[in-house]
Amino acid sequence: MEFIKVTEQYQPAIALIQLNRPKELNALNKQLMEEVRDTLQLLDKNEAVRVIIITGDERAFAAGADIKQMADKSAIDMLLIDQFSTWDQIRKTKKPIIAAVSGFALGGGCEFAMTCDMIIASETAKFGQPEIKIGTIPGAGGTQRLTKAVGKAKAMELILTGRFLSAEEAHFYGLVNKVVPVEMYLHEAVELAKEIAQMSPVAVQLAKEAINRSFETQLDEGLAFERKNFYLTFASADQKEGMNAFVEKRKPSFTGR
Ligand code: DAK
Repeated sequence: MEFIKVTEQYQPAIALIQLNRPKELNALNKQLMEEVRDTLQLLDKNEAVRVIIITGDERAFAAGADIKQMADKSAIDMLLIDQFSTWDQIRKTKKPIIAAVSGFALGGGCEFAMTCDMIIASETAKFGQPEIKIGTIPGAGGTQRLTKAVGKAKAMELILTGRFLSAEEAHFYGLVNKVVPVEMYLHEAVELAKEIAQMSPVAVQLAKEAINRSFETQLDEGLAFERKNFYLTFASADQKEGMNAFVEKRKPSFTGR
């Protein structure tokens, strides 16, 4: 891997992907996104991994898609390169993904963080969709996900002006889960990951799938989907283990079966 580093240093159940183009503020070029996609696909299949953290460095999570790589492309070039299929595959990851964000999360960087399931931010984090300033608009979900996260008025302001949102504001608007001092953001993401990693991975996967379905369905359909996943947990050994452990007043040990 040239543009990302992958480690499982915290404990076996947690994998960390670090975007690693520091001089370019982790601008998301085609190869970097393909490396992320390939890694996520492997981690999704690796039963030893239960939660994935994606991070950048202190200065930037990612300052956007790589403008230098896109600048002279035509619409047909963009169509044929079809980077969206890479992003779509990333979005289909079944395991929970936490974005640990410090510094800039702009344009595609903000969209990438929002594609993750939860965001832990450092106090220095800055979120934004500044594409309008370079004559385009968000193309990897910004107009949809940011609007759902912060509401129409704020999304309009951010996307039409390209202004940045501070970490504190992002927390106020519900875009991020928690804001912590810069030296703590990765630690905080690991703590959250550890807690989720103790749960039944089957239940975690089914819950994630049902929550994501809420963005695409009316309530009736969403409830029916949730119900099927709920029933499905009763086919798992983990559900028996979880409920028996409660009754027997002991800590459950989930195997993912
Ligand atoms: N692309 C390429 N290089 C970038 C970059 C970017 N997005 N952002 C920063 N860099 C590079 C700079 O060019 C500079 O490189 P050198 O000049 O040293 O070679 C280096 O990183 C350091 O940046 P600065 O010198 O500018 O650092 P400052 O601290 O002064 O400013 C900044 C930091 C983040 C405010 C500034 O760099 C900036 O405004 N960056 C651009 C932010 C931006 O406009 N982002 C949105 C880009 S458009 C798609 C998926 C997604 C997208 C599109 C398609 N498909 C699936 C098809 C998304 C589009 C976007 O994100």
